[in-house]
Amino acid sequence: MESDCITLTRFVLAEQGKVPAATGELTQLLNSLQTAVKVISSAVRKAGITKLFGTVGETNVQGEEVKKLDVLANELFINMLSSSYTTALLISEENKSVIEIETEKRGKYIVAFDPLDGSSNIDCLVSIGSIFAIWKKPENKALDVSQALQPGNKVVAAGYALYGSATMMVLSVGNGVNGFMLDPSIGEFVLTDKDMKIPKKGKIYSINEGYTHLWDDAIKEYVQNKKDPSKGPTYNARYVGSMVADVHRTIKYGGIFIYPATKASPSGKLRLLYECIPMAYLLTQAGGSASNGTIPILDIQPTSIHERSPIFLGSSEDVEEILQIIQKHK
Ligand code: P6P
Repeated sequence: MESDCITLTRFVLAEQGKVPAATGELTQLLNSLQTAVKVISSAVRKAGITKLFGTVGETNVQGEEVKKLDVLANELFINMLSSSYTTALLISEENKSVIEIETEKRGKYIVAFDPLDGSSNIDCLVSIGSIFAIWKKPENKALDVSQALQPGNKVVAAGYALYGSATMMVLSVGNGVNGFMLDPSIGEFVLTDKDMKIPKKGKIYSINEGYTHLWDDAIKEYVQNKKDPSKGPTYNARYVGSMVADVHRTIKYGGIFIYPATKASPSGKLRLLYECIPMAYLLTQAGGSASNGTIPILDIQPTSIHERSPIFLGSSEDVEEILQIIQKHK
């Protein structure tokens, strides 16, 4: 057993130790968030077996009510974050309205999260994930739900958990991106991917080509170019349909992930606050970029908590290439 492993807890303590003004509240928040992820990881891995003993809404052999995984994940995020005494507002993909933390438990952070993204993939055992972004609430101002609508360039930390062949947390607190693998034998996330950087250019494009007939001409031209050897090196197509899995592969191998506006979804499908902004923050911290096709995702001023945005995310040269084609078609 390694006697000096860098756990996520130890890493965040060390990072926060470098910040003179740090009070330890962000460390406490991330510890509570880690606990939610560990329980979700355990539930996701047991889901198939649990399902054998009862479907949603019934009780299983242990007499426990079988909850839909995304309901369980949402309750875990809410319970662990609200009891950490570090949050003031929570925005969840599963909740219509902003959750205001009761006064006596209130802290200075605002957290937007998708507790279990891609959960439609669970029955076929495709990787799914949790995504989160963290802001500070404005100081010396009465709490107001409008404070949940902050742009990505004000994010203080963001990350995701990937429930794949292993469970991994990828996190940035503003000094680059680091990946931590869950070691089930000790129940700790251990640093395995230090200072993750995305290649400047990749050879993979990731988009749901089932919507080709709904794309605008710029998207069609870009994707066609990636398959046409006369236009340069052709790319591989990879699309899991689970954002965390597609984004994690993009950071590791390079390339581009695209969820564009379509005739069916004029603002795209992915949600700005708890899907696009956290992933854009991580890619930017990893040396990549993320745009809505016009401006960087991190510069968008949100106007409602569940608004959607088109997203072009990945290696900076690949993102730049499609932005130039979009510009040409304007
Ligand atoms: P489509 C999963 O349902 C999700 O929210 C993201 O995880 C994923 O990137 C996207 O939707 C897939 O959408 O339309 O290609 O099925």
